[in-house]
Amino acid sequence: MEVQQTLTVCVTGAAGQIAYSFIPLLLSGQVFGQVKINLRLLDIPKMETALKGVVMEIEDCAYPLIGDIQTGSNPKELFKNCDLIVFLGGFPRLPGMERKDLLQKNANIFKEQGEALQEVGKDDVKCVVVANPANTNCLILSRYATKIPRQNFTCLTRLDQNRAYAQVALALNKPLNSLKNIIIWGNHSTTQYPSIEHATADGQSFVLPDQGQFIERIQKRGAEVLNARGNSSVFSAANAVKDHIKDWFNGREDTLLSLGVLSNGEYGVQSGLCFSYPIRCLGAFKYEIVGNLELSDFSKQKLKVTEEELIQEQGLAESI
Ligand code: NAX
Repeated sequence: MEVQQTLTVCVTGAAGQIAYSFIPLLLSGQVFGQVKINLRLLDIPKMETALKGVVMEIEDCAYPLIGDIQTGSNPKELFKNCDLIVFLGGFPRLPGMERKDLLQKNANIFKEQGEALQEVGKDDVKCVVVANPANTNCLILSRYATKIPRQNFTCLTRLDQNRAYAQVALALNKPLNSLKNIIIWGNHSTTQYPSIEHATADGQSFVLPDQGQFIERIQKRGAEVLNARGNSSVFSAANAVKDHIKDWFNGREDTLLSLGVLSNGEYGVQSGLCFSYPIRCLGAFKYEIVGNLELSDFSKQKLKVTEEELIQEQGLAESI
């Protein structure tokens, strides 16, 4: 997509928590800079009044960058003419709910939204799936919106990557900007593999005092925040959505990024899975998967574990 003066952006789950932190970042220019934003806010019908409240607050911010705003619960109305859709809306895991049921409930939502995209979406719309299970929701969405190039479907693993950078900086007592190429591989779940194998600090490779502890900490960071706060990660998630879109849009030369994208079989991963890889963002929403890194046996085994989980999730989602 060419850099435009105006972008039309839809946020699903727009009455939810992450949307509430993300929308101000979007409308204050922290994602796209000085670009006017036409905003589409989608949520389920029972959130209609809450959405009205969100719109009132947007108005009360008097953002110079805001264009027109539409709200509603029908993706076929709101996805029209969108350049970018941020999928935050999903079915939450309720107490006692089986993982299989969660996957299938969300697969149904993403099937319906994929069909809507196929019917009314722009051919070059870009998609960022955040709602969990993010990788598999993204895969389902892409399956039902076949007219849209597969590179346009991404899911968020940038929060995991940001968490990994922060923990390495603390462990090495180094500034964040001295670090490069920490990679999140695989699923946004507890099987993800946060890797320092290709990372550098001040241009030098490094080891951590306890790599096992680091990996487990990143894998379980969401639960750690949940336990401490009594609520899930919200502004750190919104901040990561901002980073994901901003770097995908503008490009980033200095470091490898992590985004979940549809695999073409790189590193032996089953083709078609939505897998978080080392990614080079090239600008104008273009990217390439960096497919030629040497992996240790330890890393290969970690990739297998997270791939297996994604294959299982795909099977469960397909059984709807
Ligand atoms: P909230 O429960 O606050 O908001 C979700 C919103 O989605 C609600 O307003 C709900 O009504 C709406 N919704 C439900 N079904 C919908 C549908 N069919 N169409 C449109 N909207 C629908 O959750 P929030 O804390 O904002 O988190 C949003 C999603 O992000 C969750 O699925 C969460 O698990 C996921 N996360 C993903 C992360 C990632 O790194 N990939 C990290 C943060 C977060 O946990």
